[in-house]
Amino acid sequence: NIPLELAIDLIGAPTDIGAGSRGASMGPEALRVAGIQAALQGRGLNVSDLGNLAGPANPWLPPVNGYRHLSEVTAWNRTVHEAMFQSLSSGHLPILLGGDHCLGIGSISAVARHCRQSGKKLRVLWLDAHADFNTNALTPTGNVHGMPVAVLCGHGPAELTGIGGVVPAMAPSAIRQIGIRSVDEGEKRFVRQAGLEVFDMRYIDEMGMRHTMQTALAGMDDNTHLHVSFDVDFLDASIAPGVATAIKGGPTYREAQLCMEMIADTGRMGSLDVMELNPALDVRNGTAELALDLIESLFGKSTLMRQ
Ligand code: 4U7
Ligand code: MN
Ligand code: MN
Ligand code: MN
Repeated sequence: NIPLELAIDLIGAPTDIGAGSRGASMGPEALRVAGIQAALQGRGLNVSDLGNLAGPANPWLPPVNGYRHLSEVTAWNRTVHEAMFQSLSSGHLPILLGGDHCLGIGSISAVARHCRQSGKKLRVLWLDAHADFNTNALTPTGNVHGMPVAVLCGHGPAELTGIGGVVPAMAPSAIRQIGIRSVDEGEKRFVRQAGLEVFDMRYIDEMGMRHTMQTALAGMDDNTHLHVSFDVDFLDASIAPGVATAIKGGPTYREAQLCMEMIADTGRMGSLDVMELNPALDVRNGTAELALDLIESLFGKSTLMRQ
């Protein structure tokens, strides 16, 4: 379903500036070591590795006014925004190799800006154990990787909400969250108040991944740009140890494969984030290899029966 002449850009963002543990800064290299470029090229895709973006080091300081490292988080997100926007403007499909999930602010604000400019509708799939909908008043940690969805919906500091030029960068109605199973108390109320569409693990348990994805992907058309923000902690903790915030009770290997395959079947994915992979906590790069296996499915690798 994905045209073979499609150019894919790999963009590394080696930072853990918004996380509560160090190590996601090594995520891009772990995906390269797992062989992401060769694997996608093997699927007939034209893949350029643009290398790593640069930004400030992690000073590892306590929160100020409810945010840790706000100025460094802002610098990284501005850089990510420009790189993603440039790739999209060239007609390419950017894959952001994170890095912690605070970088979803820069990434998705760029996708939203591209959609405004090209007259496309935006749909964001947020695959995550967490809702990432905290504010500085609600957060138990001050870590900005727990806030990107709120920031994109206009709730956060002006230096972050304004990165794409228009506030809010996106409407809550453009997003579908899948796999959610760890939401803080204040965050829960705010998610409900904002009206986010959340397919949590209870929903997936009761309705199955097939129905979940059919519903989450419904209503797109030829003019829809689908962005997938894949937080690797979406996966069950037992199969994906290489993340800082592993949560039990997540999608199994087969459920995750079906999720990715059904996204591929739409043929509409125009950009992707692969976030929160933490090689410092991984076992023999297995979580990076699992993430790559699932990324291949996002690009149409499937069983023999479907070719
Ligand atoms: B991730 C947390 F308190 N909610 O805000 C917070 F539990 O990008 C975790 O989804 C956030 O991995 C996890 O710090 C952010 C915490
Ligand atoms: Mn080109
Ligand atoms: Mn996340
Ligand atoms: Mn998460």
